[in-house]
Amino acid sequence: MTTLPVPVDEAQPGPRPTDLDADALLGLYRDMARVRALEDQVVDAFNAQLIPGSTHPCIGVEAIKAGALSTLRPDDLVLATYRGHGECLLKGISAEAIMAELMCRTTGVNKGKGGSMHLSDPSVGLVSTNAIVAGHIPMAGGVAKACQIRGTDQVVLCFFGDGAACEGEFFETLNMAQIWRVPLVLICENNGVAISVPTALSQATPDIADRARGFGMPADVVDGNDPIAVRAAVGAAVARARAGEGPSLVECKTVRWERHSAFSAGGGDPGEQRLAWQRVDPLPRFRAALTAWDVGDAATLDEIDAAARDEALAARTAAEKAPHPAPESIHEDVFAPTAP
Ligand SMILES: Cc1ncc(C[n+]2csc(CCOP(=O)(O)OP(=O)(O)O)c2C)c(N)n1
Repeated sequence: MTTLPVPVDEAQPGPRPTDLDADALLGLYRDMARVRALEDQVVDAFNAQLIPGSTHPCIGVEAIKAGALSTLRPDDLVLATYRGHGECLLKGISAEAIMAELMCRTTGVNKGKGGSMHLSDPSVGLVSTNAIVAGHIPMAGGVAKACQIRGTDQVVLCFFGDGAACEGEFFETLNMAQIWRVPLVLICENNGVAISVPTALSQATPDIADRARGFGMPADVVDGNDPIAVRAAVGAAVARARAGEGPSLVECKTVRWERHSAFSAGGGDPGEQRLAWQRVDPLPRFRAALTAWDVGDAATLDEIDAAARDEALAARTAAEKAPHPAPESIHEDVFAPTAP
């Protein structure tokens, strides 16, 4: 059996997908490049002490974000983890509003009061990112149930890690979602480690997909560093959900960025971990495929990279200039009723 994800220098582009024209294929690459450029700036801004607390880059998993979100309608809904800046960007939150939120500035998508792990913009269908491991999985089940009750025809995507798939609420959600046939697609980014614990020590079976199958739920395992494979599996799951056929799980095998977060070492040798994710880096791999398919030459792809870097730099520059929330604004946007 092939170990996934496939290394860049061993990956075969395969036949060009027939359901995507050149613009759509370049669009997928652009989405991945925009996420990478934003996260590169985030790490840099963190190192410059502009981002308080910590932040969890999704560098190296851009193919999952781009492939999965490319299957959605604008009114579909997404819930993600602290490693979810990519979902926020691709669902439609501007790079500037994300960066400003991470720097706790008033121009942030949540007015600088949420920070790196608590981004939300219902107007674009990004319900929330969440710092509590697996905490958002039952929430996503509830959101999908609400869509079903209201008959909105929306589909909900829920992203989470392999560590989250060891939490009880993951299993509870699988069960209830399958009983109620809610329009939910669970996307597990299996990067083989939860902070410092490898899945070999925390999981009785290698594939998280088997857990979903145990509840009678359709589940696929794909190379998470191949946006076309992710898109195909998530697209099929979204179509099933939209047709009223209930939830699915897509397990995307991938490799974590060199540290758990920008702040912590996250176990292991960062040098070795850097090599590990770079060996399977989805961006050069997809670049090679696009070139092999005659979809984009080096100049076109370089232009996309440069535009993505410009966007991220402009976002950072603007965010740095924005003010922090005033102390007296602390009681604004609090939804609990005030005492009489
Ligand atoms: C309920 C809960 N337990 C523990 C933590 C501390 N914690 C933060 S991230 C993390 C690892 C999660 O790993 P995984 O789900 O595989 O996602 P990854 O970070 O690898 O993307 C842990 C244990 C937390 N935030 N919430």
